[in-house]
Amino acid sequence: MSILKFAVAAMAMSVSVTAFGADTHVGGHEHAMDGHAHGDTAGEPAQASEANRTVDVVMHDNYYQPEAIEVKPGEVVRFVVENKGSLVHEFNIGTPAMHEAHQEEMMMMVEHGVIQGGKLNHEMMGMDMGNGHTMSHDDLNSVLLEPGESKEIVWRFSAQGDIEFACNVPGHYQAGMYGEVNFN
Ligand SMILES: [Cu+2]
Repeated sequence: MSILKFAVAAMAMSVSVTAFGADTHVGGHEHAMDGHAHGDTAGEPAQASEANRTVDVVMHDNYYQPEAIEVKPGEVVRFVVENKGSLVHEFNIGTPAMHEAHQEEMMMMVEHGVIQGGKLNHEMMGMDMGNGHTMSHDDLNSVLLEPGESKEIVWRFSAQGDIEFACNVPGHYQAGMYGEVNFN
């Protein structure tokens, strides 16, 4: 392990210990194009068998039903997400900083023709970008769906904080396609 990697690991550990510290933006500015964990405070993926309940989420052009979600701290929720719009949409659980960073990645996906209005170019998504990364969009906190598609995310809301579910397809967040995760 290099000195730098050790320092980063040590920092990550101290951050998780002080999970409610001031900096909730750790990891939010990574630019990995594939599914690396971001060391964030939005929670973590879980197994369907751990879920306390299922929440159905319907995606339209450009809003969600429901518009907000209530969770208990530590609760595991199974989301069944369906795209009933005519455009590609995302359901992504993250902090505002994570969404902001992911919007840059998705802008690249549009620029490279991976997202084309109502279609995803799956062949392009699997291509190596020349740096060992792909635009496969396989982050565990997110699903990216074509019209008519449906997928699941099981998520543990382990850390209270400023968490939103959002669509980071360029322009959609700005059009209001996001909702609050409220802890109660
Ligand atoms: Cu969208």
